[in-house]
Parts: sequence; C-alpha cells; structure tokens
Amino acid sequence: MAGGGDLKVLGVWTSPFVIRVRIVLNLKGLAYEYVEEDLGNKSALLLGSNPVNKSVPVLLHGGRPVNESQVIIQYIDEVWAGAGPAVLPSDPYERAVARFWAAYVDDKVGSAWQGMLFRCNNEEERAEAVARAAEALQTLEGAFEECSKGKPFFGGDGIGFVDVVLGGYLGWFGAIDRIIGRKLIDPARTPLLAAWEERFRTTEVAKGIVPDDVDKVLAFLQTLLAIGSMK
Ligand SMILES: N[C@@H](CCC(=O)N[C@@H](CS)C(=O)NCC(=O)O)C(=O)O
Ligand SMILES: *[C@@H]1O[C@H](CO)[C@@H](O)[C@H](O)[C@H]1NC(C)=O
Ligand SMILES: *[C@@H]1O[C@H](CO)[C@@H](O)[C@H](O)[C@H]1NC(C)=O
Ligand SMILES: *[C@@H]1O[C@H](CO)[C@@H](O)[C@H](O)[C@H]1NC(C)=O
Repeated sequence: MAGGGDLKVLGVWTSPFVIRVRIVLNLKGLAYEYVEEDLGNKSALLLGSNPVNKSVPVLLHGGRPVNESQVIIQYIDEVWAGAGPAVLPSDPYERAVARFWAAYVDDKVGSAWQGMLFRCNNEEERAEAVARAAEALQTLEGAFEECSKGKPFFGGDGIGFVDVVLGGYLGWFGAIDRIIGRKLIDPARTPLLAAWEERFRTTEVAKGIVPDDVDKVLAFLQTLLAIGSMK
C-alpha cells in the first residue's frame, strides 16, 4: 500500500464522519495509522490539530491537519488522483450533483441521526426524528435512481462520494433498527436503498469499518450519552 508513514487519522470507531474517510483510504489503497480518540478526554494532538471544532476526523498528512470529513475525502481524491478509483465523478456537472446529495445527507440524515440517538428526551421525540429520517431516505431513494442510473451504487459501478457519506451512518442505523424494532431503511418504502445497504455493507472496503456489532454500538451510545457528546 502507498502512503504509509505520513498518513494518520484521528477518529472514533462509531463516527459516521470517520468511517467514510477510512473507507475512502481503503478504496484508494492508502496505508494509514489510525488513532482512536476518547471524546471525553481528547488528545493534545486532536486539540492542537483542530482547535476550532475539536472534532474527528482529522487527517494528518505529513503532520499537517486536514479537517471536516467531506473536505478530507475531496483532499484525498485530489492528492491521490492516480491511486484507485476516483471518488468524485470526473464530469463537473455530475460532481456538482454528488456534492449536492452529500450535503443533503449530512444536513437531513445527520440531524435526524442526532435527533434519534442523542437529542431525544423521550420516545415521542425519537419517533419524530425517525419520521424525519424516513422522509430524507425517501428523497434519497430518488437520488439513488438519479445518480446510479441503474447501477449498484450512487457512484455507478463502484462506491462514490454519496455512497461513503451515507454509508458512514449504517453502523448506527443497525443500532436504530434494534431500538425501533424495524428497519430504518424500510425495504417496502425504499427498496433501492435497502438493497444498496446490503451491497455497501459487504464491500471489501467497508468490512471491518462499518460497525456490525449492534450490542457494542449500543454500549458505546451509553458512554457518549454519559459524556454529553453529540448533543
Ligand atoms: N462536520 C464534521 C462532523 C464531525 C463530528 O461531528 N464529529 C464528532 C464525532 S461523531 C465529534 O468529534 N464531536 C466532538 C465532540 O463530541 O466533542 C465532519 O464532517 O467531520
Ligand atoms: C486523558 O488522557 C491522557 C492521555 O492522553 C491520560 O494520561 C489521562 O489519564 C486521561 N484522563 C482520563 C480522566 O481518562
Ligand atoms: C483545520 O482546523 C483548524 C482550526 O480548528 C484550522 O486552523 C486549519 O486551518 C484547518 N485546516 C484545514 C486544512 O482545514
Ligand atoms: C466545523 O467547522 C466547519 C468550518 O468552519 C463548520 O462548517 C462546521 O459546522 C463545524 N462543525 C462543528 C461541529 O462545529
């Protein structure tokens, strides 16, 4: 693998934002050092690298920090344009479309994700956030048709920008499925996304990165709630 030695990721194993960056590094075949952060006791390296947001992921490339997961992914795609498949489409118009949907995911799905797990004070508030997530996923069902053009991924034949951005949440979706007693990505309402979820989870690049141990994720949720993270 290329990149060894000068790439480091500061992360948390359940973070949708960290997971998407690690999948892209796998996709590109880049070796990197992974450092697990404790959000209740952040390292001096994290605080020094991203003093404004103090959030993970941070990518350190030759010691220089790059922040914000979507920015990190675009940085990797640009610096290692020759390594592995392109994550963003090469056509500027299609690239704009991919950026639009990636922003939509973090805006709508991201806020519903926080509402379902971290910001709900009771089951009624959770149900309200689940409904918001379902509505966003319904819209993304249409986006999948638009972007994939009948192929397996938003990115077409292979995993692309929207795939990794949405795919980063799948570990938490498994935990939410358990909490609400049904699939958040409902195979009846969003059949294309339900099939995509299975396909994405089982790719070589996502395996071992997208958490599949629901008990472990739910236990981690309790630690996050205890330290008041993600509020
Ligand atoms: N917009 C940021 C979001 C990153 C983010 O929210 N990370 C969380 C972990 S999932 C974090 O580090 N939170 C800091 C904290 O809870 O103190 C990105 O895309 O990188
Ligand atoms: C916080 O992390 C530092 C090392 O980064 C460690 O020495 C210290 O014991 C930790 N504190 C707590 C309360 O976990
Ligand atoms: C990373 O974030 C810090 C503030 O937290 C900022 O000073 C720095 O310029 C950022 N670097 C990049 C590449 O985004
Ligand atoms: C982190 O910084 C970026 C750039 O300033 C901003 O868009 C984003 O909302 C910030 N995230 C958090 C969690 O503060």
